[in-house]
Amino acid sequence: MLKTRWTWFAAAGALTLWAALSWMGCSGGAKGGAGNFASAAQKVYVKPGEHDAYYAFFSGGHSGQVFVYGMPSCRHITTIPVFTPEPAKGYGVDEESREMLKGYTWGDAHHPGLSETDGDYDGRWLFINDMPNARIARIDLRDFVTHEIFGPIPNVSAAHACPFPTPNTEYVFAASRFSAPVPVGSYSRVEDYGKNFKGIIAGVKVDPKSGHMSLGFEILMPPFDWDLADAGKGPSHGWEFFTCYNSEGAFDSLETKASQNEMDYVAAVDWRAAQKAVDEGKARQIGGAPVLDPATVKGIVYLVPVPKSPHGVDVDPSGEYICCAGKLQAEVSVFSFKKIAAAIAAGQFDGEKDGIPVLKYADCLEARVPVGLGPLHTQFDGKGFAYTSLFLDSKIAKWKVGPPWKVVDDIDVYYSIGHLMASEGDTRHPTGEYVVALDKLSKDRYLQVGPAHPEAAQLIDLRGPKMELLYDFPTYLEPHYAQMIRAEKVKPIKYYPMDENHNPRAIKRPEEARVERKGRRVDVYMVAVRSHFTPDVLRVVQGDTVYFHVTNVEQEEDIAHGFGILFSSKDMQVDPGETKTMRWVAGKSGVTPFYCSNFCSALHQEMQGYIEVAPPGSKVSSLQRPSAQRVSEVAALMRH
Ligand SMILES: [Cu+2]
Repeated sequence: MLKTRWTWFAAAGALTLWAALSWMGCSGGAKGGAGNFASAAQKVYVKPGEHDAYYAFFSGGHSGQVFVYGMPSCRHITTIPVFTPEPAKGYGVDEESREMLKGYTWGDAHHPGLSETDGDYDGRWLFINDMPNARIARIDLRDFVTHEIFGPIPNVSAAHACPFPTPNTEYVFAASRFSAPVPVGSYSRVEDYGKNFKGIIAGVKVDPKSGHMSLGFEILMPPFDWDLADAGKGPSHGWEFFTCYNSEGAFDSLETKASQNEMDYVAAVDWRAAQKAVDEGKARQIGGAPVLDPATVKGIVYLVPVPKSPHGVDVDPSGEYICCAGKLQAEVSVFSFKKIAAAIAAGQFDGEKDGIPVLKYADCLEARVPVGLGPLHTQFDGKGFAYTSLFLDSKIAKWKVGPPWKVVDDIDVYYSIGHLMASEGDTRHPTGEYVVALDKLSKDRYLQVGPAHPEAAQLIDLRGPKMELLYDFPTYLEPHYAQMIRAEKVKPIKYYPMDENHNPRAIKRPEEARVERKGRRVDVYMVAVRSHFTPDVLRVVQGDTVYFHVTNVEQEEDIAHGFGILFSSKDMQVDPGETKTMRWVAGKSGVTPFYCSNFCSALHQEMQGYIEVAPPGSKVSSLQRPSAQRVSEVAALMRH
């Protein structure tokens, strides 16, 4: 049961306590862990050659990437480059991904959001936000590659409440963590915060076939700090819920000034009504976006009061309950969607904030569940229970969704848990098998590696009557949130079929391999196949800009080739059936070797070539082709 019986604590004392406990990191029970080691070990053991039951996608925080783990083994399987260049794969090095990154070399990825159909993960795409640059990336789970980065989304200063897809992936969202003058780039003194600063909620449409993102609408919001979101489902389908803190509107010393009010808010956005208002021409263009002002466009957004700086807002699998916990309050407020809808229909409002009707807390409330200190985020098991992370207590509390609305179990975590993630936990049908604690501090849990420690995650079994800690595993910087999907829902390809390669720079027949010159631009159309590049001797002139278009013509899984150039920062990986382009400037005359940087075959070491860089003014042929013998060798390899 709970260590504490706190329900409320005074605002003044709360901060001191928060600070004190944060500092201590709740160091009690330092070496705590699994009770029955043999049974716990068996539950995470995946036999060599067998696969995990789940894929888990962890946001990479300020590393800008996504980490893929297998569950329950907790094995790190791969890292997907998303917002940050990754030279081993050539991400941000090849021209295609360079263009997608638009010059950014950093992102802060917080919340992975798997695409959904009918409120369940469908295994098609993974969306993830870059908070500071207000971008959303789409990873295709067919190849685990980032295919689109949408944004920076106009007017949004830091997309934290993002992307949190709707039940049919109709929309992903972005809400500004920092209110700021709108559009982004407008000047104002910060002292004019109340007058000139605004929050924004953006609805980003997702094309149901291609996954392509486009801006649907934006809503002008009060200058609060918009924090997290969740999509309504079932009866609440059509709504998206957003928490905020700093309803005080502080612009400095937030750690004290933004913790004064008894109530902050959950914003309930009727996204269908918002889209309809835009389609009816009720938006005005600000910063290139269609922006709705709730002061003049009614019926698109409402505010529900919620105590004391909430973090998570989490809709239960039925879609009826919206669970929300103030960080500085020791309980979860459970709102009923039915009651919210009834209060809206009856027009029972308690005034307005910047033109947005404010509902009454008591009118919307179903229950208050005392869970413990520092509640942040809630997940569900699909069996009628909810799990709330308690940052200050370093615990997870399990409580009954429904009368008597009480905690029935809790478990220590190590240490200072932020989010938690249940298996298929954000869907209409969570599987109820596992929850992962995403701990903010790892402290003594792993071999020490200097003053900065890895992040800590812990796998907890939900299948028994009591939660059971199964395994600790470190993660690289810095997962904020994760999602877990049953492995059989994800259907990755083994290679890119050559007949689906529509890249205009692809080479499908070896006789197309060539070096072409137009002025100072040189295009190299190159084939990579075990174990050679064709052509492998190129002649260029100092100062030429060379575009290498490399097609890996292999049609076999796991046979990727690398293409790395000596004395440069240029390297990329080309997967079987894929074509990628890399730009390189021949800066100095001489001879520059290149090689396959990704081990591919017994003769991988032989897979290399030379670029002759002739001195300025030299004459070289404007069309170079490989020998007929080489072409026929490659043709023979391609037939196999
Ligand atoms: Cu190779």
